[in-house]
Amino acid sequence: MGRLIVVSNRVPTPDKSGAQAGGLAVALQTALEARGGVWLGWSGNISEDAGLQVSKVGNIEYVLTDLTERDVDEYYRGFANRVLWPICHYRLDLAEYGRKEMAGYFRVNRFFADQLLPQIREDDIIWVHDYHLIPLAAELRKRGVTNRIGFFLHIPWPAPDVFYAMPVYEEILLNLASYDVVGFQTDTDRENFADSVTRQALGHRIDDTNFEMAGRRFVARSYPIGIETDKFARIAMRASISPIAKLMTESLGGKDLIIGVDRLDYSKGITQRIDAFERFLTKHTDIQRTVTLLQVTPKSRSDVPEYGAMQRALAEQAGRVNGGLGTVDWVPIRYVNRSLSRQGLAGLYRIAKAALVTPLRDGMNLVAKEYVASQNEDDPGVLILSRFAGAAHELSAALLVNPYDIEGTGDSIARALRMSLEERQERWRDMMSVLRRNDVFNWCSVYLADLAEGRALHDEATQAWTPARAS
Ligand code: GDG
Repeated sequence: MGRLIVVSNRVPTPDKSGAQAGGLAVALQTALEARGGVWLGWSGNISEDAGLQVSKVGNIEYVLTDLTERDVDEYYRGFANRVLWPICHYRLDLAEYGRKEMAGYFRVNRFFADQLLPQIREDDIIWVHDYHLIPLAAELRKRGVTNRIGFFLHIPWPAPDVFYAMPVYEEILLNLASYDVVGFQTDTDRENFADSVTRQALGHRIDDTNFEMAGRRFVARSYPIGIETDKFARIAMRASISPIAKLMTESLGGKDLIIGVDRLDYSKGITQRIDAFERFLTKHTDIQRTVTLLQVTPKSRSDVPEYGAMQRALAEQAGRVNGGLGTVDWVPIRYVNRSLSRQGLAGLYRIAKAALVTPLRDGMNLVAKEYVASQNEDDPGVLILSRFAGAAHELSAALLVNPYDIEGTGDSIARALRMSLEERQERWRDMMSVLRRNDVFNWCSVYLADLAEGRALHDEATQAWTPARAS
């Protein structure tokens, strides 16, 4: 068995502070440890020094590189986060396309390919993560790499007409043919991808999962990502008696807690959620004062302009609702703009009667899964989940809502708070069995089995090719 090489924009190196790594990092580290391997990516630092920072922990070599200010501006803030991210989340209005940023994106992918090349051994398999690195396999193929290379997209693949709005869509799409396995979160994403390929006759579909494009055959399948279900459940059980959970319970003074946890991002539908909560409060006045919403929203990508503006708008919105409806002894919304510990979060999930997970679009949404795993089976809370989150494909026993329907979401909050214990338990058991069946370790091993064994008829097709430059 060859080694595993993982490439992602950021690399979660083992934390000396002892803080818990997220489920994805743990699963990939477990797979890397088992095979031995390399994890390569950006250090998160900006400098003009292109030297690699290599460290070895157990069986895993972490290879990090700094990027220059120009690289970060064009590749990361520019093309990845102001073109690919908004387009994949259906926000054409926010996509800021520029040739300089597009060129920077491809240049940094060439740079990563150059850094990776000397690390690769003949029988290694390579797993590339997310939208920052779509062209990486094509760059490696140009450098003669014939190893199995897989790609996993953590965010949605949009409907073809939305995707085609991106001026370099053809090049992005053709680049994916250099992978052997292209993984998506849901079948909807995979079908959107398939339609994007076939509607412009850029390639063709051989069967459900096998495709041919740019002279190569490859597999495209959905692999819904999971969490560390059992471990999260254990953490939550212990955390329910932790200081933060106790403090929260005391400060609620007998009121019910509803929780929302999201990185600050326009795709997460936080504005619409606060509107829906306000509508619930003003419409369902009989239970209005029995509940408090805790919205935990750590800042992210603050250097991308849309995110800074959103931070101010949300604080104002929460303040307006609190000012309009709150009383001296009741604050409807508690808005926390910083990160909490994983344990603290798990404890809060467990004491919350409901979670509002209402993204406008989301590849999967792990908060939905973490909330379910954290519940007490004797008295589980209710998950209110957007139909547009990838998680809704598996968690159909949640209360599914359309986040654009403010009144409908508001009514679902009331329904959640009034739901009988039997119904809550039935829904929870249904969701929990899905989460136990497909945890993050299962996700990782199913993907790697496809990548390592090669379901596709790929062997005859590992020929080098150069994607056409978009005019
Ligand atoms: C991308 C896709 C896909 C949040 N606040 C705190 C905190 N978090 C943790 C949550 C959860 C994670 O961050 C967020 O995961 P999501 O899945 O919701 O969202 P993205 O960051 O957008 O991730 C997404 C994911 O990739 C995986 O494929 O599901 O669709 O967009 O784990 O718990 N953690 C701590 N404190 C916080 O305040 N400790």
